[in-house]
Amino acid sequence: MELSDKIRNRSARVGVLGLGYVGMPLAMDFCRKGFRVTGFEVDRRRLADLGRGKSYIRDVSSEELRKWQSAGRFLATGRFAALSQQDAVLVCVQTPLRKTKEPDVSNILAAVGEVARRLRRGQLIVIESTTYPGATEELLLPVLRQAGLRMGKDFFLAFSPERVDPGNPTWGIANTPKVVGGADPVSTACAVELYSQVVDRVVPVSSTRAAETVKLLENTFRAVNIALVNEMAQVCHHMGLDVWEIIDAAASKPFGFMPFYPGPGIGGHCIPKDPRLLSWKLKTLNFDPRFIQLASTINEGMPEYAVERIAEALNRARKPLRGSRILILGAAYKPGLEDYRESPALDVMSLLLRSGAKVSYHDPFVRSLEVRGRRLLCVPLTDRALKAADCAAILTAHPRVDYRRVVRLSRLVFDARNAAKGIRSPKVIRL
Ligand code: SAJ
Repeated sequence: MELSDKIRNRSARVGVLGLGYVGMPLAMDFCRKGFRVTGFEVDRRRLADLGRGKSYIRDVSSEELRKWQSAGRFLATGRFAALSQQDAVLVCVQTPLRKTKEPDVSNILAAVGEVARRLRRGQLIVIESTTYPGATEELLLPVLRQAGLRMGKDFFLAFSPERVDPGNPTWGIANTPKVVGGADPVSTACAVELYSQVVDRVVPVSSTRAAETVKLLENTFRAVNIALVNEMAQVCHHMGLDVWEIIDAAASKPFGFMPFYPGPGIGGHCIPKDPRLLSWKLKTLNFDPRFIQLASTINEGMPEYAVERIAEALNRARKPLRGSRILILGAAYKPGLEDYRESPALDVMSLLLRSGAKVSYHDPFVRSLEVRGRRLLCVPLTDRALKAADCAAILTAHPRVDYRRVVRLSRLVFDARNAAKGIRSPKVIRL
């Protein structure tokens, strides 16, 4: 039976390679639509959890996981042999940056290498992992061709950027339009057919490079706009203006403006990384991506700027940074999440420690973290902790924190996220 027939009658076997915050929700969506899904995962702890029917992904309930496992519709494995049984394989592995800000393609090369070793006629391979423009056809297609099969005839290849926003109560995989670009028209058609079974709207584009670039534009758009307001925060401070007032008033414009907000930097695994993927590729093409790089530089400079502002505020209270007790409020990279990977709060804490400050933190979502080789435990937000600090620095404005109480009990508050909005006090210094 043809692949498209199997997809349409949902007898197609779907393999998801990489069961993280992208792969797991995707696997569950295909299960919901009647497909039999095999998840491939190398992390032993994740496999152990899945073996116990326990979900480690906040947007996937253990109940639903167990439901599809019991129904024989979802199976997780650490072995790649079953890849040859899949009609479609969706690659959802991490694509981090190296310390040199260059793409680290080791994970995705390893993953596609496993697929190539088991590639067979009739398979559709879709790359969902964010990567630089051209990676699918320049880097990954040659690996797949080592199986001796012809792309577009024996197997099909596409790129479809993941648009998963962890914890987003409104937008999930099914209702977020899915961009799809094939390495040839037949591959595009196959991938459109597949995703049309699980996503309300599929957006086909002309190539894998187009699809790769769509994703990078989406997130570079965010990064450059965040950089703009980060620079505006510095400009407003320089001019004695309140950047938060300026942005809120600009946001009253019902057209032609979209508010972004400054902060102590940007975190997460998308926004800091994606512009760097684009810049890196452009430089290999002898194109100088000045604007994109400047945005990254501004964003990456915000932790240092935040520390300068904290030092300035302490200085006014005749306290040197060295020896001052700084209580950091909010370590996660954005509100409401426990994820503190790449969080700017880590950079701020590292810089403060390097300056000799005594740093502690409170984050209701992050029990402990490591900074400059030290393990810090979350301190309870007690009256004593607030009163003892020379400065409380709000770096992530988590919900359900009583910022009025924070201001009342603190000697000095540096508010990098306008969390204390509307609380008028000479103790509050805002970014
Ligand atoms: N940030 C600011 N100011 C802003 C917005 C964000 O400083 O105005 C900071 C955040 O604090 C965070 C970082 O930027 O540290 C990234 O924030 P984000 O809201 O972009 O959240 P992410 O990293 O979870 O981005 C993801 C992206 N999703 C995908 O790549 C699939 C992004 O495209 C989404 O738009 C974003 O979620 C979202 O809207 O939540």
